[in-house]
Amino acid sequence: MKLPFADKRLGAIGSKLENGTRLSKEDGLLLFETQDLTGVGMLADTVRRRRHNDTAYYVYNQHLNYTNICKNRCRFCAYAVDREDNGAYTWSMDEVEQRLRSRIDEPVNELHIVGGLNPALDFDYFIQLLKTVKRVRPTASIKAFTCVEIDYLSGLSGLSVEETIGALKDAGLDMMPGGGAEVMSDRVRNELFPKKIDSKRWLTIMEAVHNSGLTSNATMLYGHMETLEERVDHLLKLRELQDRTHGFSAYIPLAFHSANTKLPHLPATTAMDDLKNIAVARLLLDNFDHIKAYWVMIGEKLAQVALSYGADDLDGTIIEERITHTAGATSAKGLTRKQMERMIRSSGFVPVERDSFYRPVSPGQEVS
Ligand code: V47
Ligand code: SF4
Repeated sequence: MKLPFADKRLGAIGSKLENGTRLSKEDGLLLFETQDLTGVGMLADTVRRRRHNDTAYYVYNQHLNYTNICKNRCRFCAYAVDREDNGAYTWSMDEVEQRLRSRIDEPVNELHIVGGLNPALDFDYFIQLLKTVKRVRPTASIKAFTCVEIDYLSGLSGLSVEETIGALKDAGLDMMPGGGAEVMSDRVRNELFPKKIDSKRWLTIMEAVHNSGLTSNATMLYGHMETLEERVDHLLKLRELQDRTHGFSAYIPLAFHSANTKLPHLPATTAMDDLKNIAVARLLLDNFDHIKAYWVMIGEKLAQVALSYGADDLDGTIIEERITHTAGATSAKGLTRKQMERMIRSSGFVPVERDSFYRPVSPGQEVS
């Protein structure tokens, strides 16, 4: 039975995908604009299965947010505070070690480390942070610092971006997360994050990261004031850089949460939009291997559905997520391996626990 698309225009996009023709900006706009979510999802699922069949990845990870003091104070961020505010914190190395040791019996494979731009910290703090983590957890990978932090650290150290990345690598940095790009639009930046590095700088730093031999992820923060055209432009800029460096590992659309931000009036993203962002990314980012459904932001249940709309990865067990929960996320603070595997299996996929580089971890091992 060959079912027609509810939106006939998707047929032409299906033909392009069949012929291996790259999708255009206009195709991207159509995919975001159409109400035929099922059609877009079918296309994305076909492409996803070609690459990953019925495999769905997750990682046993732990988040470490070393300080919430940040001089940028982006309007969409509920996590950052000023130094004198209630709840401001910066972890000492003892506190970092204590957090790691509190989970030392768990098979944590990846440490995801990001924080605010805190003027009280010097460059050596970051070197010691990486060294402390490597000493306490020598077998785990360190995925740390966004391009925003790298730019800041380069200023702090007086080193070039390349030298800064080199020093961080020597201290234990293994790969970089994808945050800080937000939406690559000067219009949105002026309104929501004027103090943060601009898209050109983000892309330049990412290129230097990839040229240093490190891989990274990429994200887009959606669901605030961005237009559909700005979303598509953002994805195409990532695709263009990936053509040159092949250094991106996964793309993660991040659903905006407005509680405790300067934009509390904005409504939550809809399920339709969350799934669209996954599916369109799978179709436009033809040179990205992995599309992540970040369950912390879209919830455990929708993340399961997202596996059939183009996603092949659910991120991880997390343990103590702070950034989205401060902005009102109602998802769990962390999940066990057993919960992750159940989420994946009950969606009809085969769970594969991975490391930061998508290598399977101890296949066949007992899950607890
Ligand atoms: O850059 C900040 C976003 C990002 C809010 O690479 C918000 O594997 C929603 O980048 N509502 C940090 N989002 C998180 C991030 C990430 C997460 C998971 C995996 C990976 C990865 C990267 O969080 C920031 C910003 O875009 N953010 N505030 C908010 N109110
Ligand atoms: Fe600081 Fe990052 Fe929050 Fe912006 S999003 S205020 S740079 S912590």
